[in-house]
Amino acid sequence: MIFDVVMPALGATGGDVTIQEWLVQPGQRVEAGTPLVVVETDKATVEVEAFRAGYVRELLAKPGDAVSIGAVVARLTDSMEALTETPVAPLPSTRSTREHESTEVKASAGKLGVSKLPAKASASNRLIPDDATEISADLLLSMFRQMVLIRRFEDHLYQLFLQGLVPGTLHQSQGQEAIAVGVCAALRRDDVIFSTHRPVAHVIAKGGSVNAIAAELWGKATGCARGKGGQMHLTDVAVGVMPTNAIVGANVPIATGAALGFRLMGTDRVAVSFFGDGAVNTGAMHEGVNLAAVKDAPVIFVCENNQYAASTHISHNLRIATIAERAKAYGIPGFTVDGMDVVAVYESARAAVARARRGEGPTLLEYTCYRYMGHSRGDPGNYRSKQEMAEWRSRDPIPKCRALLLNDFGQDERTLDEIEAECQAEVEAAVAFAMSSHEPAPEEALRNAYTTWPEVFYAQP
Ligand SMILES: Cc1ncc(C[n+]2csc(CCOP(=O)(O)OP(=O)(O)O)c2C)c(N)n1
Ligand SMILES: [Mg+2]
Repeated sequence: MIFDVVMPALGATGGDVTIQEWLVQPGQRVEAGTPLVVVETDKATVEVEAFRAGYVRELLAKPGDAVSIGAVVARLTDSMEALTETPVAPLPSTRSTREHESTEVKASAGKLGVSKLPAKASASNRLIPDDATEISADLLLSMFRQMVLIRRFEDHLYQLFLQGLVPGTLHQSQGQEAIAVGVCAALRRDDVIFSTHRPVAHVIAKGGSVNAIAAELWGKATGCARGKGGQMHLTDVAVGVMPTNAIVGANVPIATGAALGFRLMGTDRVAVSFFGDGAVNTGAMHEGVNLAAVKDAPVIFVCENNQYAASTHISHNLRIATIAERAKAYGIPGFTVDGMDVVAVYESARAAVARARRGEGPTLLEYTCYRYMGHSRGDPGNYRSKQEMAEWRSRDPIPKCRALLLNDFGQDERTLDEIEAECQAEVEAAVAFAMSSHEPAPEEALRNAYTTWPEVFYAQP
């Protein structure tokens, strides 16, 4: 078979990119992820990678050519024999290219069979019971399932992005799943979270629908923000995911406000603010944490220290050894915890949540972790060494959790393999749902642009 390599949307404006240099030759074998070509966007020089393994059949653009997003720039084959097959007619436009490829994706989801999905996989992702109090096999299995679901979803999106099928850009969080899952496992459904420009893991972990997230990425009316928000504005208030905010540090005072609101309402609900190591030097962070401290607000500040703020290593941003040390200046507890260990994350978050519910105030939790991918999909992450990346990947939270389930919780390989297969099917079904959903009607554009928070926020548990 012959597969088109489509130019993905790499730049900030979505304009043309210029081919600089091909890194492969016709006839050459490539793996999924092999860099194929260097291109220049309006923002940076980046490499476009192969979205699948195969052989390079032909290169359709030459160095110096300006290429539009969605254009076919090369063709791959799945076998050496197919190198000499007659090619399919070139696809005339970006639009028809996308339609052509979305049909393939739908077909592959259909092959797996949406109807064959077990009920538990197609229902809400929130499998962790509200009254969970200690690590049981069921709880650990639920956390394993959610981490796998997030990883499979983000890996699948990455492959689709490389095929030019995902509109806009992506901020991915492969490697950071244990933090989203461990923290949200310590929360009740009626607690709320505030996320960042990198929200997919948080939303899934809090129980958001993968279908609605996928549809939002594709700007469809069935999306969790009805197609108006896109990747950086995911929201699902019914499960406690408040509207996501891509302005670094901005959600910290908002989460504090929500927490103070919960106390005024006479509830023991808590709010969580997720933010990165880059956010800790913003004014909003200082104001938000200090106000929460002096008011004993029931809020948990969760810093995902993935070592980088875009391309800047944390050592260029901080003179102190840990972010948790900052807590002392606010007079609240602060801890640095291994964010690659879902059990450590869950237990630390549970303690902070219990403290907040008791009315004793906020906690700063710093989770050390690493994002395996670049800052966004236009960033190959070349400012990091291969050795550094390999060291962090060797601590991957998913195999670690799998080993714990096998060795200490009496689970067998078959059960865990089935969970992985169910998650993959759920992900592919979600993408098929997103692609086949309809676009929002034009008159939807201004609806809900200005509104009060929905009733569900004020509802008593
Ligand atoms: C106030 C503000 N400044 C700059 C940006 C551009 N920006 C988006 S993400 C990012 C890096 C954030 O790093 P970090 O907080 O560590 O989060 P991570 O991307 O590592 O998850 C920057 C600088 C922004 N969105 N908001
Ligand atoms: Mg960071």
